[in-house]
Amino acid sequence: MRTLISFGQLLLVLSVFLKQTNAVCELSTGANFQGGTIRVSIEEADTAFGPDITRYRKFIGLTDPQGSVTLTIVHKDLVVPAAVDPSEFILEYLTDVQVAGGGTQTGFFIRPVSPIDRDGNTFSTFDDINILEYTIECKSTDPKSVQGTNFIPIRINIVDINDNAPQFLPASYPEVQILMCTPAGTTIIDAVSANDKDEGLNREIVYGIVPGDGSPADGSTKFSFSSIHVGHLKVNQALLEMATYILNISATDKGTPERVSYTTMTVTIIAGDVTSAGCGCDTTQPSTTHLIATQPSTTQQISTQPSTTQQIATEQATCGPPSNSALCTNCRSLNLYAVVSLLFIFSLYL
Ligand SMILES: [Ca+2]
Ligand SMILES: [Ca+2]
Ligand SMILES: [Ca+2]
Repeated sequence: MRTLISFGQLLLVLSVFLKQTNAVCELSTGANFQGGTIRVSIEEADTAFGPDITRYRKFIGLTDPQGSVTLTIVHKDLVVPAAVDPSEFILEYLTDVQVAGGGTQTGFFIRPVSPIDRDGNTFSTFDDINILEYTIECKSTDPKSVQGTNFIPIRINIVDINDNAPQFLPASYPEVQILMCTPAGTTIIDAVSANDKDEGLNREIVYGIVPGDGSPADGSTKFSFSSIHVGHLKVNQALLEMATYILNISATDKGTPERVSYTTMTVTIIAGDVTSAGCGCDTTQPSTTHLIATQPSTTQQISTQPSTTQQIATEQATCGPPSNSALCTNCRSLNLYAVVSLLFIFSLYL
């Protein structure tokens, strides 16, 4: 009997001890708790939250009973405060709420008060918000708790969404004039450029020329980009007629879904580099320039430098007597003029 009483007293003392040392603010195990740090990912939003709240409200792994603790989110340190003030986040206790990936969870969640724009206002990455680090102060409401207050680091990854389309810089391009006989492969503008405020694939850009309608002004088959990733526009085939072409140029990112922007460019083919007979390319004179910018533009946008020796050699190999071109129409006119002149001179002797 004496032994039973002693054992009962031992259980009582033990239960009181366990109650007093009942741990608070202990994180449950899981992907959102690594290395003593709470890790969550919250999706950015431009101006308004999307309909799926689970993208912004995340379980932080604290399952203390409601009312047993108070949570406060503070700066990780005062030397390098986060780009978003911790007061912009709410810590709340929720019961059986849906979480991302399915299922429900009960415990403490964190969510931003208002949408967070990861991308910033510029194309620079310096104003991007990718990681926010704070400290959660978890305090027991039980005055008998010996644990008191815990400080738990929290790392919030702001997930990029493809909410920006590429932007052409500049938004429009001046008319470009190139000389006839400019050989295929010649770069006529090397600075078609667009930028994107997003991250990763959401900011990678592919350039292209939108297929045209086949009209005389459709230049979509006359020109192409040297690489879809570089804005170097080149002549796609030998151009032997004077004409004006309109190019509809696209810049598409690799996001899902992708976003695309367009700009137009006018390319005019003007006479030049022709023989004195008016037919074919003048391969006896070195080509000086194939590009003439008709509107003010920066030198970075349009190259006006003389063609290289290699380009000239290519031209000589490429150019030949055009068969049905405007040049040959001029050529026939010259021949007709010569015949009429000879007939007139011959008539004077009669
Ligand atoms: Ca930015
Ligand atoms: Ca974005
Ligand atoms: Ca984008």
